[in-house]
Amino acid sequence: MKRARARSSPLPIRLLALVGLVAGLLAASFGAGGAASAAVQTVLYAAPSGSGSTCSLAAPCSLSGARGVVRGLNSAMTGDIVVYLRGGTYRVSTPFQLGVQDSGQNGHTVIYEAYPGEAPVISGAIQVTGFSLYDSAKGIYRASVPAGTSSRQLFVNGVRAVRARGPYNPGGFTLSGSSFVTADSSYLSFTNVTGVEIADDQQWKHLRCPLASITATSSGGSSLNVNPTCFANNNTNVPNVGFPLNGAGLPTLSNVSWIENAYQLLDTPGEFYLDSAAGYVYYIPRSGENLATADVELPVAQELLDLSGTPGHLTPINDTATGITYTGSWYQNTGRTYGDFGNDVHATTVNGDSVSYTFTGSGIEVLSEKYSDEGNIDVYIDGTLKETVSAYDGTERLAQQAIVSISGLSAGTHTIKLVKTSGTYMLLDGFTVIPTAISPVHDITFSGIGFEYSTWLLPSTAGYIDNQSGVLWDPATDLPLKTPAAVQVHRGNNINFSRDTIAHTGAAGIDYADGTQNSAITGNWISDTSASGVDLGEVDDYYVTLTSLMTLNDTVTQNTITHVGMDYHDDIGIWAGYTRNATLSNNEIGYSPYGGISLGWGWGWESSCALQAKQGLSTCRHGTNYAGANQILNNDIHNILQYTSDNGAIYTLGGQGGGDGSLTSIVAGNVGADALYSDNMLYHDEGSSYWHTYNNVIRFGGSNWIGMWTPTIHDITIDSNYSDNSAYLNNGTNITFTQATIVTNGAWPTAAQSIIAAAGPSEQYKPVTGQIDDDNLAITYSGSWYSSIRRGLGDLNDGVHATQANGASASLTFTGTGVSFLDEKYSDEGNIEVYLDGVDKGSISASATTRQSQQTLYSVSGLSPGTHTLQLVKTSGTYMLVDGFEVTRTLNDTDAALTYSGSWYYSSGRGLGDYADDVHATTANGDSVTVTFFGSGISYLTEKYSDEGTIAVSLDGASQSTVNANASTRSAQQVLYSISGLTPGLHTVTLTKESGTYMLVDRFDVS
Ligand SMILES: [Ca+2]
Ligand SMILES: [Ca+2]
Ligand SMILES: [Ca+2]
Repeated sequence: MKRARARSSPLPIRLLALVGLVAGLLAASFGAGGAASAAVQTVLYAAPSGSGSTCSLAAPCSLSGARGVVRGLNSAMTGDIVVYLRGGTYRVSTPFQLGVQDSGQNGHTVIYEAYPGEAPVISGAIQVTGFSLYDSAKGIYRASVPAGTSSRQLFVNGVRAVRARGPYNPGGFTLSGSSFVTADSSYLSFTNVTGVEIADDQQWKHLRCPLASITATSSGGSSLNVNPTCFANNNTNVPNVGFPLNGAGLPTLSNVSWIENAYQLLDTPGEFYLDSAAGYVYYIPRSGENLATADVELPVAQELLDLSGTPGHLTPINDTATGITYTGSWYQNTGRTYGDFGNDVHATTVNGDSVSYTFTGSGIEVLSEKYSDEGNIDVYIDGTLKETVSAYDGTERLAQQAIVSISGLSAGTHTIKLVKTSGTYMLLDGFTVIPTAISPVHDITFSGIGFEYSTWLLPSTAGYIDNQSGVLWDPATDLPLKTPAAVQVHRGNNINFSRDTIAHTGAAGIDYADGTQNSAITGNWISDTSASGVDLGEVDDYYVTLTSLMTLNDTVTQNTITHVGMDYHDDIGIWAGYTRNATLSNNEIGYSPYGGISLGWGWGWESSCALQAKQGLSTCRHGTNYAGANQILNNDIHNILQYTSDNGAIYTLGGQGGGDGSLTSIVAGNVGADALYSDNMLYHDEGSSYWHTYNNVIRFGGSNWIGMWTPTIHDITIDSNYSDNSAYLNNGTNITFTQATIVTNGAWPTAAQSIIAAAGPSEQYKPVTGQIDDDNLAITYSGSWYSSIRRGLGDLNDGVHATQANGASASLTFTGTGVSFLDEKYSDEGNIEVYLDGVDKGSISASATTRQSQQTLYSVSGLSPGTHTLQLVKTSGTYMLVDGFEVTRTLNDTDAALTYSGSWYYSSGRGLGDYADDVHATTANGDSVTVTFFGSGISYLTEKYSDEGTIAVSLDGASQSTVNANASTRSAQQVLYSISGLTPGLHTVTLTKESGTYMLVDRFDVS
């Protein structure tokens, strides 16, 4: 949106092209994406403090006010409705909610969009001020919040604080009953004991429980007594209901990875403690933080945005439910071990026996079994014979089959009656009622908006009862419970998030739930989430056969998804359950405690009983699901499996194929790298089927580059992959396996280099940043390098690449005017030879007696703007490390990262010394250009001349200064504005023409 489209048709002469005023600009911006929306019907404006009811630019309304106006307009839409959000913080304690009535109509879209150059943020936090020093010895500050305020997170200047905790893997604890016992008596001093939590990273799970009490042991130590209900759910009585809800092997809460949330654990800068009952936040500031001026945000909302269609989440009702009337000689059969819903069915052998159920809704699905001893069933709706269905399947017994799928009834009360007419048996397993018409929330877009600061309180009382990948157990029902998200879409259609920021969340980032269809998550910055970044689909709708109920045709593309699972270490970059025709493409996913992408569910549920037996399972639970035709393409996945194990860069689970093997899914073009605890970097886990896995590059970590450990994994084709590790595991069935091209010393063939170059977001969606971590694809490693992550030694993003081979080299090619090489210094490191654009710049030393992290070992500035290559070659010492780089990155005026607002035009070939011999220009006061970047500084360079005037500068929505481009003589590429030393993160600079005949934009330098 709003990018400088003039770039594609450069105009050589000034004043030739007017991009257009507001209406035209909007048409160009929004019309480009979808041909249906030819024009904007209405433009509305909202502001954080808005109170107007007309939603005009002069009198903007509140968000809910804008929603009200949209409701008055959208029944007669003739074009898109645009709601511009003015900059500022929209604080919510409950989510901003949109429903079916807020949808776009007549093929048009309701667009909630950042006003050009402004940075609206929908925040779920309260701001905490008034800190005073509370304990000078420990450096603890305290501020008041309303008593009873509940939260599990705190953020200071956009940086996550750490809930006060003890060390990782403290040791010394023994599990005794439901208590963790230690000789350390210090825990006896803990206060607010029922708020204290034990967290346990255990294989692929993250388990967590609050304590009930802390008592003294007879030998003078401490007994940390876990809340007994939570302990039972996480240890003695972990749900193990089998396929399709979970498989065998159940790590339990049995170890202390860390202890969290006691005031007495508050001992490290960056840690906080919230005493909810007393109404105090305690915090130890980090170096450089001034609590008198810091922005301290305490999230209190559990959800920021909620879009919900109907029906909401569908859950089958069991055959034992009240209201189901069985007529004839039915009997109940429980514990058949075939995978029945609720582990039971009703059955009859008598033709003419019937079952009736009266429901309120618009449709119903009937779950039964298919098998060779079953026959025909007549289906009556409201007394009228609707159809005859067959439950016969001659090949294999299939549980939980939707043998009847009826939709489109008038919403109201209906009665379904099923009558056995043939076969030995008729079974009823359950019903799924579609309570109202299938009516998604639809045709809504969010663009350029921040969704930041949320919490999630369930773990404070229930603990964290993990199954896998953020899918928990509801202990009351033994049914799955998905971790919620800050941005939640239920039953959406054509709901799109584009270039938004979703960050600093207390649960997941964004969730497309409950059969959301035809919707896209494109080009967003999703970072610093307590749980997963993106969730897509469900785990308990496998039986669905109505395409209108499926999670279908969704896209997650061009997103930057980093630092996920900050609290819950079983979480993942992108998680998808049952989906059909989903595309997960060109995302960067990095810094994950667990895997990168996980797609599918159900374990061996969709594999035949023969394959389940071959796997060694003593019972067979075989059904179907609708997943298939999914594509995982061109993702850049790095720095994963930091805390938990048994996942991969890309992980698949359960069957694809669309239920009959006709819909093959694809894993192609991805780069997976830098894993700490990976078994298989590409991981087709239990029951995975109908995949084609090709053209992937796997490097820097993992026991196996690909793994298929058991025979229920079947019908997968693997070819044309590249890896620096030859190890693989293939115990699957009907696997067409071609070993990867094995690459040593970084000598990737041209085809692999092309995959690396194309992976991740394309240039126009990449974050504008000069910060290059060691696992960035822009760095070429030659020689025997390896990746070392979660070193805990202060590295940039807690990881480095390392080599012990003299002559091994790392090269970074960048576009900019300067670069700094960040690295550790230590006694086991030696000399590094530096080459800049092929010229030997001499030797630098990484040797030091004490370890020092993130040292600038080499820095150069003032280079001619353009493409340069810095090469570093190890010449001595035991190790050479690469931690990261800081590039002063040059953005030409044509860069896709620049957003022009107003009547700008493009001029090239002026011959006046412009960078790249081109500029953007405008003659209209009020026109603006905006750059959003991830970094710590930016400079604006342009021409000065007598026909130019003053320009207003704002940073992150706050007015900064006015700069003057007026000068008697013409001089090109002058620094008009420059700022450095910002808190590293997302920042937005806007320059607005105030006076003079022209305002020109030539280039920006971002650092
Ligand atoms: Ca049942
Ligand atoms: Ca690093
Ligand atoms: Ca230029």
